[in-house]
Amino acid sequence: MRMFFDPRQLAHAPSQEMHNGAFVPYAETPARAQALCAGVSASETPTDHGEAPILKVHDAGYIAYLKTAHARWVAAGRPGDVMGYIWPVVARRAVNLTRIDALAGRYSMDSATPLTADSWTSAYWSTQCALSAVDAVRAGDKVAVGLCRPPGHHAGADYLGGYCFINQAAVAAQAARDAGIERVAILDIDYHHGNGTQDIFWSRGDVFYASVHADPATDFPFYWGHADEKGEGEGAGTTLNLPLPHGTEMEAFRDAQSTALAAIAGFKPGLLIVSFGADTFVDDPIANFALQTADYTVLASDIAAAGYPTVVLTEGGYAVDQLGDNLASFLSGF
Ligand code: Q9C
Ligand code: ZN
Repeated sequence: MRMFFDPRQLAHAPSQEMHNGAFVPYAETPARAQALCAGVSASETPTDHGEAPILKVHDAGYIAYLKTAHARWVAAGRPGDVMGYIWPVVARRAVNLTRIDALAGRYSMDSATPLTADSWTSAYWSTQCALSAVDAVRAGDKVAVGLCRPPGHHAGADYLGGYCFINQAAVAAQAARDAGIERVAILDIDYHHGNGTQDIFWSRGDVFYASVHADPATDFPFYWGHADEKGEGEGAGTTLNLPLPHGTEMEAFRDAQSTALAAIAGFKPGLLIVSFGADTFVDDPIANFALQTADYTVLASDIAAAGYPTVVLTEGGYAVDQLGDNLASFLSGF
């Protein structure tokens, strides 16, 4: 099984995030990437596909922001990492935005995703891992893995958030479409709903998005992921949301994943992309499900049994000491 990772993914290292009204150490650490690598026997450096596949999904102004925001922040005399404090929610005239604070609000969905001088570089290489995994599967491998960090599923076409900058699953799905695969399905089993992925494909009938996640009534990202969100226009019926309550254990999670896989089977995809988050683990410090390490093997076996060419991309998972074992357990199911 080919796996992709680039050491430049380690550079992004925000010092702190806003959490429940106070600054706390940032949860999405470089140590997570080291744990992912420790969980697999070997990885390869990805091929550089350039920016073009990223720009097929993301807004050009947004990408320019990711590349320049930290320099603007420094030029404004600010310390630390870029953090927005005002959002165009009430006053929506987002015109003539030059000040870093205005841009940060326009291109962010939350205040918990600081942007550093290295964020673009790390997110760029995280995305190249996803694209290289697509290449491997297109070349005939049954399954390939992008060890993606920073993660991606909260990032929309023109916004960052939830520790995510570039949506690797979306860029991979679009690359597969552009390579001639007619229908692509994304199965998102991170603890959190993948609002960015849902938004990007909301009105499209060629990419199916199915997510099993914590109920947005209790969990981030709050404004997406309810069961009645099903897509719109050409995309009506190609979004499936399966929210679950705090405390969810393997049996209920597996049932929900089976429901998602059944819906995906009806869509007849030529490629499956799995957004795999290990933050469903019982001891995850920022989440509230109760999966055990051995459960991930069973979940992956169910996915493998569906028989699609499959690209696995890592998303969240913050119990760093068990992250490698949880990933290894999942991959062993293939
Ligand atoms: N500090 C992923 O698992 N939580 N992202 C913010 C306020 C954000 C998780 C709570 C959780 C994002 C990829
Ligand atoms: Zn998550």
